[in-house]
Amino acid sequence: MDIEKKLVDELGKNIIEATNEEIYRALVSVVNKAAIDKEERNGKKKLYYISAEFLIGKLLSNNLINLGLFDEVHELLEKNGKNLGDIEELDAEPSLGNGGLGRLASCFLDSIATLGLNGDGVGLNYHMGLFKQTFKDRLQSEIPDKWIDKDTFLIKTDVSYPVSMGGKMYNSVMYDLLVTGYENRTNRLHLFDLETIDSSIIKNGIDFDKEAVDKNLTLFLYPDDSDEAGRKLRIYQQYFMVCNAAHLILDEAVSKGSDLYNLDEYVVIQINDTHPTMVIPELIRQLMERGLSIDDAIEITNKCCAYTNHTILAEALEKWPIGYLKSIVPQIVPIIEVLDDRIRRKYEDESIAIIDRNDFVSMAAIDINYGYSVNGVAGLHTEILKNTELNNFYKIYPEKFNNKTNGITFRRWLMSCNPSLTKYLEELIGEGFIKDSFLLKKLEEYKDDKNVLNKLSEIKMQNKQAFCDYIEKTRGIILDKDTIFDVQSKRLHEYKRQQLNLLWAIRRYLDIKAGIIPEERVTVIFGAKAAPAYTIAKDIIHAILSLMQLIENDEDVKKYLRVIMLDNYNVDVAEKLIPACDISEQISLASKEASGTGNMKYMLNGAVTLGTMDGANVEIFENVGEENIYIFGLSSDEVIAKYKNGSYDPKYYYDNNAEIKRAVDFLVSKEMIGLSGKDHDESLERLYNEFLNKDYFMTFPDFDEYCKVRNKAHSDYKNQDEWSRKCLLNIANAGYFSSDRTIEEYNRDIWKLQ
Ligand code: B1H
Repeated sequence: MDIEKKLVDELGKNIIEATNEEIYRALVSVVNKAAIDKEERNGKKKLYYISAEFLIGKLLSNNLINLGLFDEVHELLEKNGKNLGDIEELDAEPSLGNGGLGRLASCFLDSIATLGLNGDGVGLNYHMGLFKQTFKDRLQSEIPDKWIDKDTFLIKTDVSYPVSMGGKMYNSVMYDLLVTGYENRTNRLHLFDLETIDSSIIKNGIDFDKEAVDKNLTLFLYPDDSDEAGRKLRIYQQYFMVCNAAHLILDEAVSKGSDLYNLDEYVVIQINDTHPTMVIPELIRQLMERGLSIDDAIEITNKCCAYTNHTILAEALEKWPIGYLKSIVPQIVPIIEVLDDRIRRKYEDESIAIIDRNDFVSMAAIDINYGYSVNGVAGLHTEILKNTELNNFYKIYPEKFNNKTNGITFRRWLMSCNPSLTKYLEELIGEGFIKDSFLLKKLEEYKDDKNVLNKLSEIKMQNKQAFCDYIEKTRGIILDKDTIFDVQSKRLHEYKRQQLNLLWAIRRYLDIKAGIIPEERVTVIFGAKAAPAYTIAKDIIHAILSLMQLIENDEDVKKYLRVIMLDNYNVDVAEKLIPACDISEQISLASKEASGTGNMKYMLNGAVTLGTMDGANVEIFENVGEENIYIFGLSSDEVIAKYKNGSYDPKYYYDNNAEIKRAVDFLVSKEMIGLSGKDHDESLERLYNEFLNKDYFMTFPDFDEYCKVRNKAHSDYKNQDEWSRKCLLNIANAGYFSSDRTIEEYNRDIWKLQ
């Protein structure tokens, strides 16, 4: 049956007569049916990728592409006077994640299905995903994103489990999203929820009553954990997720014939960061409930669980007070005590113990002691884990440690977001690269072909124009495509150093004001959300917005420099911004960014990286070669040494580097402060003091070299052929960063699915 007939059947009328809303709903139904046809029930062993976050992004185009229906549907709609783009506007974006960690989980699901592997995701069905960001008076404010109230791809199942928490019993309900593989099988993402969630408890913005668990459990993605009620709610969420996961896993394994003693022949669980760690004691508990001894239950669980670490930032390595666990999940506390006791007896080493002297439970210690694999997410990150952060564990379990450098799905981050580049690549080197990403290398043949280089810059220009149109339409800001688009988009965090980028922009602004006119015209674009309780991150946004306002009102400067802070950066915006970027800012303090994945998306879309030797930037450098990337800054060894000997003093740089002093002082200049109409701006003053007294992520030591290298990149941009060759070589060498490669490695080394 052809797609037109299916759509018309679904609509009950002709496409021409249907509204966009009706067509959207009909498409969801047609897509889900086509996806279900590609489900496979075979495969003895199954992967369960458990994650508190899946930053899914819109699904319509992605599913149409993967099911091979995109072109047909696109044409069919055009023929009937409808536009797929308009219909896609109705597609709610499930933002069930914060940033890279959640987006990685979604890329992985795409690759797992595309490679035909038997693997499902398990998470939570947050009713409000990540907040929507708006700017008022140059400050971030947050509003709930009620994606779930719209029509979505969610399928309600009849799977339900009892979950005991805080002395009460809750009954879960499981929703599924179908995960379509590219020209391959369909898997599922299982999202657990409660029927009793009540959004009327949301007060102003994203505040809500944190005590009423039956009403709020899955109401929001990670509630603010700056207070006790927020932290407890997070434990409720985590336990709810893994208790359901364990039930599902055991039921499925038993139904396929497992006697539970051979569970590892049926099940592998990938624990995405420490958030799902309680699955270990919970699986042990449920195995015991099903009749196994504790010794057997521990041994089997150990053979099924593998852990991925995504950060070395201490604040993200979760430790829960045992008292919280006793009040919320008392059923797993005795098991955690046994797990701790066994490690203590066996190794007599406090540093790897699970329950510390202050009665905090280290989630990572559970994962590493009782999982069979521990991986970092980029080469440098894994080395740092082995040699410093997790060295005590590494000495005991060297065989568990392995690296899996992150990757991105080319279906979303090339085919879907950059169709004109995809089409051109297909013309040049064939379609093979979509499934075998290393074939992109064939593009290198054309590195001296002027026609190809011209065509690549032309495509970039078209994408820049499309982005300008989008920004004008949605934000009312008119941008100039004939400037260098120099972009930093990612969560706002001090270690990612948006503030370093800002200091460069202030320096450039002050130079222009002093009559030093730069040769290149630059548009600096930021996209970043700050965690609602992260004060300094919000101060940095405020400072960027303040500089933006100054420049937007200054015709003299605006000709040469624009600073644009986009509101509500999300997957949808990323898909439009990334193809339009010339220079990709990846400027974290070396050693701090575990991997980064935005860096890979920009590279694949032909942007040139300006970055530090951090995370996966190191591997980008190795793949493209030093001619095709701009590197600056302290090395991770130097940074680690500086922290160790406590020698860093920002005051010294401020006093001895006139450019630093000038840029930092400008934060509290009358121009900046004056924007608020008062003689005082608490936020700018706080940021100024943070720079002077702390600068924990060492922006000052990297400032001079950053400015030098950035300016060199801008001046190199003038030679369009040379520049375009760099872009070409970035695309050609991005093959390694496909999540298909990453997933093949996970499967080869950890999961071993057939
Ligand atoms: C990453 C997180 C993270 N690492 C705690 N850790 C969170 C930790 O809400 N929380 O509590 C949320 C997120 N996210 C990122 O993972 C790394 O910073 C990136 O470098 C990396 O690319 C990404 C995927 O591995």
